[in-house]
Amino acid sequence: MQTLPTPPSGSVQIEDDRTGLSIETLKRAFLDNLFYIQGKFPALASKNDYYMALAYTVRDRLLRRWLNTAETYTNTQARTVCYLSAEFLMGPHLGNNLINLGIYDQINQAMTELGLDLNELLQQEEEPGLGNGGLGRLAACYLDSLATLEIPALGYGIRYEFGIFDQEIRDGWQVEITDKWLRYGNPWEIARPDWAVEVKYGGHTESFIDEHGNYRVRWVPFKVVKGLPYDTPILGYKVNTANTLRLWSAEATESFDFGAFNSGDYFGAVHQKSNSENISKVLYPNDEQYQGKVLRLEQQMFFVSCSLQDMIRILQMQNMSLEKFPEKFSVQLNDTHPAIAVAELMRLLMDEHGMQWDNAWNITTRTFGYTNHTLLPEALERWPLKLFSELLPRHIEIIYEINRRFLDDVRIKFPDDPGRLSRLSLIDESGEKYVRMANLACVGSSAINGVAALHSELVKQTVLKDFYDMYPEKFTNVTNGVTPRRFVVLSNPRMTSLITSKIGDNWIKHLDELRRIEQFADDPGFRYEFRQIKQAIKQDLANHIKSETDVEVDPSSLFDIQVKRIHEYKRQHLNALHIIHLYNRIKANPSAEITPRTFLFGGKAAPGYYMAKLIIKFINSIGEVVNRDPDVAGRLKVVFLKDYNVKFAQRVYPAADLSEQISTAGKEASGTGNMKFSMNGALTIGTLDGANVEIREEVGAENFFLFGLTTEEVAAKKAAGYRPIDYYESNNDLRQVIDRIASGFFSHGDTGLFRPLVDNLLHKDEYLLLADYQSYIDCQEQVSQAYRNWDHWTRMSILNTARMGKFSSDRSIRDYCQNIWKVQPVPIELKDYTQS
Ligand code: AZC
Repeated sequence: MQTLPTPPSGSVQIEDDRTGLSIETLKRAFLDNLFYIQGKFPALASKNDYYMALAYTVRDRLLRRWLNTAETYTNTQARTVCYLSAEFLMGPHLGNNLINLGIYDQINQAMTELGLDLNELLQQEEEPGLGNGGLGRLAACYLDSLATLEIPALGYGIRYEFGIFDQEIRDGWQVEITDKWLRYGNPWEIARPDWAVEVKYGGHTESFIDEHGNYRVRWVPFKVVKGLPYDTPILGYKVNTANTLRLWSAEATESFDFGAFNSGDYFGAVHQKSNSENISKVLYPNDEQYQGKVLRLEQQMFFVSCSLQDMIRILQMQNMSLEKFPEKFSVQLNDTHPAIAVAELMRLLMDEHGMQWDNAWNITTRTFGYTNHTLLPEALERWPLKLFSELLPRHIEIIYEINRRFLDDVRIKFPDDPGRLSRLSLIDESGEKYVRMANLACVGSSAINGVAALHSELVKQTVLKDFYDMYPEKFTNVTNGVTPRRFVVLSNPRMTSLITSKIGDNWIKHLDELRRIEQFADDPGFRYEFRQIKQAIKQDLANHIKSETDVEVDPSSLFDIQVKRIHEYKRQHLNALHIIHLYNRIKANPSAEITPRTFLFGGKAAPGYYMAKLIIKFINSIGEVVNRDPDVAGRLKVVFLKDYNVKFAQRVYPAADLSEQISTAGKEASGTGNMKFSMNGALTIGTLDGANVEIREEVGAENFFLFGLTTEEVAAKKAAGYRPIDYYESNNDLRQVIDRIASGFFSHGDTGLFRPLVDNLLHKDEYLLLADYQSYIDCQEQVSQAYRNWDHWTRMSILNTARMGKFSSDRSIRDYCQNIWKVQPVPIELKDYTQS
């Protein structure tokens, strides 16, 4: 490859097939990839071949930026953020790379000229669903913003062979199908076998005195697994920075030290070897539900150890001493899933690199930051001590020593307070013994943050209160954000062009600038266009729903959408109660004035979460009745869309009129779907929970539908002995709703099917649906009234979009950079690699 001198005007310019951006070159490069990489000519090619050829064409155009970035970071020894996360819910890469490279239109035209439809090719991509929900998607948004802000960063995680399951709905029930996302190959990743590392498990430890007279420990493992890194470039928006997402895949070690087994058990050893791959086989499909499975701990240890060893390799390659670790790297723990990193870095520094405890501890605590994502007690990870010690015999020793020293510090600050000591201890000794991962993360990190203002306060007052008393200076808040590149520019091109036609395109990188469209909120022309766009998108979604489910929905009805994981605390069933309330009103008086609504639901339930799966069945059952009842006359439609994922999310957010954010106050740490809806002009009906609080502050109380108890009121109600049955008995309307469910009306007369749901609501109702019921119904009535004045509704909708600047993940990442990571941008100069 040679860069040619600028030709005199009028002459033919020849572009490189791997970098050129003219339509002709793009077409040639595409056909070339189809031939040489896919091994197909057009007559034989499948849609997937075309997708792959296009993906390689785009990847080629990204590689120079990627290599320039790596080279610059190496040469400048740049301080780097390492984001450790067991989940990265990336979503499809192709569309996002087209946007960030700024070549969407060119590629679109090139494909059209070849007789292909870019949209169809985009739909072809199997998305890497390597995450469950909010936590994994947040990690993906943060990678986008880190690159866009030109921050040196690496995302480290696991290359699960099977990501989150695909969801099918059969007879109204969820059915899980394995997600074979790698089936047709993954054009976005490059394997880096040179940088493979080994991870040890089990066995025992031995102590010895080294040649300098120091006490040392040697770990003799039972099994060793190889971690192979696969790199994916993460390009920023219209910058040259392309950072790396490095995901580890588990393999058997080639050479195996049978001597280490001391047993001569050849068969057992080979069996272990063939089992190694299991470690990165499948993502655990539980969202905010801890499950004490040994394979899960193996996964956590696996990617954490691989990643820390990789950081040490990078440091050494840059001729930096290990002492420089905390200056070179700032390592963020995305929840407690990677918290074992605290013990593993200690082990690597001491056992593998001969460092003494105090020095190693100083380095470790300066390195880590920990983000808490949930207050739900069932999500807090704690490993049975026995299981933990068997798998990680060296780490438990280190944890005991960390704990011994830590508890001594506690005794100094809080003398004679045994209760406090037992709550703060890294080991739960109240019954069966457990290792508490959040405690390990808190002791081993220099910063601890929640993910929204309210959540960060609650973290200090509840789950981590004792740590807050101990180390108040470590605690801070970083409110979540989402990337406007994927969730506005890519998923809502029509609104993007309308906004850009008025205020230019600076807002895409500086989302605060969206405020400049406020001035058009009172401009009838702009309002009209804004509304027309929403209508057109709703029509598209209606077509999609028709083709997927055969249900006809009216695109002029109010699109009322709740998409997120199915969980009792998120209260999809409260939404369902409202539907039944409206249905009852129609049944009582078929000519009642009802604002036509389409209720859309989407989301997966953890396969072992019985109540969540019953809620899916419940919604589908309501739909079956309501959608075909002639009295309803099409005014209400209820649709559960199967297999909610990132690809589908991109289609849904822009089509919403109303966003349901109705969790019990104090339960949703932040929410991020709430931000994506509002950015796309949906109004929110929500509680004072998570980031809803801040969204309402930004968009204005008059542009937000608030209902429900506050966190304090929830706590007070529970403390006073909450009796849901009292609400049932004193509220006629509520009673009719519940009775209709209990009567078997939605279950072909079967009074048993939804009994668990009804009983739970009447006698337990942990999430206070009945206490919030009336307030929700009243608020929904205000929504219905407001939607009748569509001009005013559109004004509110515009103001929502205009005022969402705060919720760009760029702002979140800036907060992290300034307050926690202390890292600066390193701009990348695009040079011609072939010249050096
Ligand atoms: C989620 C929170 O439930 C959600 O409110 C938040 O927006 C998101 O993290 C990102 O911070 N938590 C999880 O997905 N999982 C766990 C274990 O907390």
